[in-house]
Amino acid sequence: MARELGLEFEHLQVSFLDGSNRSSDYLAINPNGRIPAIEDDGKPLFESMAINIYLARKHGSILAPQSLMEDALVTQWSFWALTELERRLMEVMVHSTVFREEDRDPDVVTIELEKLKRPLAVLEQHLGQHGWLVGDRFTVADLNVASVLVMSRLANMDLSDYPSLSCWLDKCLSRPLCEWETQRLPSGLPKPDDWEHR
Ligand SMILES: N[C@@H](CCC(=O)N[C@@H](CS)C(=O)NCC(=O)O)C(=O)O
Repeated sequence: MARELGLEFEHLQVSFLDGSNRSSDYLAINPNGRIPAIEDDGKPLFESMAINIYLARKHGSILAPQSLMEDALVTQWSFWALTELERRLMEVMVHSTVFREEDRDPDVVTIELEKLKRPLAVLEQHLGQHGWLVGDRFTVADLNVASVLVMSRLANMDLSDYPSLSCWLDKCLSRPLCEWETQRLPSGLPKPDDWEHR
């Protein structure tokens, strides 16, 4: 979002791979120790989707909702992605491509893929009728939902049953300032002890 808005920002590398997300400096910004978080005008803010909505609104971008109804729909799709997709896609991704082979549980992948069918069908239906999630332009709703669905790519998930969704995801990920490939997690990571708390 910062790139989409043309903002000047400093990106500090914080990672759970080296434990820097548990440093006292980072916990002061996000007490959950999760990534990402921002500090803006000296004020900390966590939860990526809240950050994206805040930045788009603050900078008067066309990516921000332009009416009360658009605002409601951006909230709807963002909450939906967090509740219906995020945790399930994360489980599929880590047990497909991120964890070391011996730590992967194929049953988790099968179960979560089954549970993902319903929300993915909802998205497919919407995108079969509309080019974008809200209004007829790329908005923070697309950015938020695509930032979760990118995990399907990292998990090498087969999305051929969802052609409109796949086409829309391509459009989002091929925006000039989007560098999702560089965010790829290394594979072969050991299963973290506290995975169930993530
Ligand atoms: N809903 C949160 C998810 C944040 C999240 O789970 N981040 C992961 C990395 S993608 C993380 O920080 N994991 C490290 C940990 O939980 O210790 C958001 O969108 O900001």
